[in-house]
Amino acid sequence: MAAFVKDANWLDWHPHPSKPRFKLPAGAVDAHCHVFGPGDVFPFAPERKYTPCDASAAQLFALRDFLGFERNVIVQATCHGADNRALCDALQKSNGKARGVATVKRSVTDEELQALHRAGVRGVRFNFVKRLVDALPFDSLREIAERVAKLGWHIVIYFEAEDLAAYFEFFTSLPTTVVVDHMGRPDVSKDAYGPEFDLFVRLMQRDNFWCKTTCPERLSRSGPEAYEDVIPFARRIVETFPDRVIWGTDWPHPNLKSHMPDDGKLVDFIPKIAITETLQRKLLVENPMRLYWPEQK
Ligand code: 0GY
Repeated sequence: MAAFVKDANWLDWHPHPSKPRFKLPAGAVDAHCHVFGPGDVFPFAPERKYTPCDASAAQLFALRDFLGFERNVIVQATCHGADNRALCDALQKSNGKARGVATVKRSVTDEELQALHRAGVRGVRFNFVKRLVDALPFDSLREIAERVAKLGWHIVIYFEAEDLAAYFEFFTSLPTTVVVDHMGRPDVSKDAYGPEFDLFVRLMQRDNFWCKTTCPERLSRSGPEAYEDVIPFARRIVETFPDRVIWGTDWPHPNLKSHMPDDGKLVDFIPKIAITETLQRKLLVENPMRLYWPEQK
């Protein structure tokens, strides 16, 4: 009997992804993915809003090799709260091929932050998506931001487009590099050059802001594996800010209730949003290496 039973409508990750037709450039980084549990080894957080399926480090690294990536950036998911043990275990098992983004509370000690750094953590995640977390108050987040900035870390923020106006001032006051998950979750039924996405572009015009042009499967309204409606949004960001964009699979794809993407097909989507080899190399290799492995430059 498993320690945790996943939510009734939770879809498992794709068991047999296809081999991508798009050949990833050498040294490509999957810069947004997660590990879940396994729940009997690394229990899910009591305050979680969902219970996922297990998705182990070994399974993530098998996918990395199958798709043709060289490295991973593993992002702490809300189901593990501020308990980063599953993340650190995966980083340690990666033999230097993964770096991490953790979640911490205001009470985190300097020693704990140092231990996370030694494990390979280079950022913290602030999550504002209401269905996922009860976000910490701004003063706690600001204090955490100031402490991690001193370590040279960045902050990953996750929010929905409709909330950006309310958070804009706080986000632009953050004292370090800020990386936005999934392009700020635009409503892709709107115009990629309309006022809502323009506000996101204005955020990106601050030169400490970066963006993950990720999750067509989450944003698209056009149905499994087409995702055409996401292309103008992603292309606008990739072409306007080519040196501050990164990409990831989002495996094992938390909270997808209608369909589970084939990770190989997600890789095949990359040349639709980064249409030249130069843009692809920046998105997949140069930018994530600069952010997560700067010492290897
Ligand atoms: C993602 C997206 C989601 C979930 C989480 O930490 C999380 O629970 O990030 C989501 O449900 O949109 O980036 O994986």
